[in-house]
Amino acid sequence: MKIKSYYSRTVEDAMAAARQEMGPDAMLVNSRKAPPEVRHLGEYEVVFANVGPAEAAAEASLKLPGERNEPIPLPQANLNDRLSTEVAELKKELAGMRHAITRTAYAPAQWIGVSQDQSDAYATLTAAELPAELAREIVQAAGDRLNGPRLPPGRATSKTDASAFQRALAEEISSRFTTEATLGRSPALPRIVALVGPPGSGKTTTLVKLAVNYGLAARRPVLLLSMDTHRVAAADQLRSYAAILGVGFQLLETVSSLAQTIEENRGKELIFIDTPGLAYGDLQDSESLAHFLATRVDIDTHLVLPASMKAADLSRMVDAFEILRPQHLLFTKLDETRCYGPIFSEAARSGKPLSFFAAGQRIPEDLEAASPERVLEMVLPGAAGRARSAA
Ligand SMILES: Nc1nc2c(ncn2[C@@H]2O[C@H](COP(=O)(O)OP(=O)(O)OP(=O)(O)O)[C@@H](O)[C@H]2O)c(=O)[nH]1
Ligand SMILES: [Mg+2]
Repeated sequence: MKIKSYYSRTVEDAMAAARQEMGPDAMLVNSRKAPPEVRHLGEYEVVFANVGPAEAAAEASLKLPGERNEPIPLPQANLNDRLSTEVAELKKELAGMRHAITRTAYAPAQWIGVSQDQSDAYATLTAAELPAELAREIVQAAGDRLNGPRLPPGRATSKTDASAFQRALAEEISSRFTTEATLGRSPALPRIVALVGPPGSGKTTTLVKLAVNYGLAARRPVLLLSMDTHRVAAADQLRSYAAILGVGFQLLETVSSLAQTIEENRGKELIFIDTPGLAYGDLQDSESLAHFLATRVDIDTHLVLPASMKAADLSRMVDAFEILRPQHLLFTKLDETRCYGPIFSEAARSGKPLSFFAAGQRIPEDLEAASPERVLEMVLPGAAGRARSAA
């Protein structure tokens, strides 16, 4: 058996070299970061083994009669260790490549001179799926907050300490969105809240969560209304919840009956209106509801959107739903994604405050009020903690 160490920049390069020299059967036996004394030869030491045909035959001839010619199994623990080391190395390599790629993307001619902090921040923001252009704008503006106006291309920004840049970055991000975890457009009663959004975005579920958390839990008289006559049994879901919660419920077919029901229930404190899921193409056919919601200054309309939706589709939805003039953006299904950048970028782009977040199906637990700290943490993990410890 031939055993040989290869030193190279990546495990993959070592594998290519070993296969070329030892043949396609070269087997990776071990890999590790090269010890410092040989680091100049390559970042990794990767050990390969090769059992040539002659040795294989010799090994076979040493077998006792009756002994089966099977490979000796490696102890499972060793195999697992080796695999997890290799996976960890590969992960590290991938993370390095990702960082390198995002840095390269950040370095067209006019961006020469950005600091390391800025390029790291750009990588973090784009990893959270902020659009590249917005991420650039933010890190540049954060740099300007520290260093004054932008320097001409080619001149490096002055060196500042990393925590000052992180603070400037957090301030810049925070200046671009607002949160408003409120129900109703004025303190006057009743507070009337309508939830609108694309099909299946979580309107009905969230409406019940809100009714429980902000109505029943505070002993406020609540009324649930549904305009969802589009699908058979769609309103039954809300009717059942109303029955379980012991609150009033009505299904209404027209906006005039909706207006009349609101009038008749002025004594309630909270009135929630559920609406049918409107797909992109349905919005034009919902003229009467759109006109009603857009013109009623006493109705607080929250556009309910799944956080798991692709960023481009989210933007398209926010624009399309503008005919209903929603006052708030409410994001659901935060549990279905790890990339929260689009929540921030839609709030920044539309200028609409974020109201509530839902991160699960459980009623009423999986609901939280949107807060600046939470949104900041979504786009800049660790920022909220750093701000607390600096305070
Ligand atoms: N994972 C997850 N699922 C959710 C969340 N909110 C709602 N859902 C689920 O999404 C599905 C659709 O929820 P609904 O509340 O019926 O959505 P809707 O917007 O009223 O749907 P339509 O009335 O058909 O337009 C249900 O299975 C909910 O349990 C959430 O925050 N996370
Ligand atoms: Mg519904």
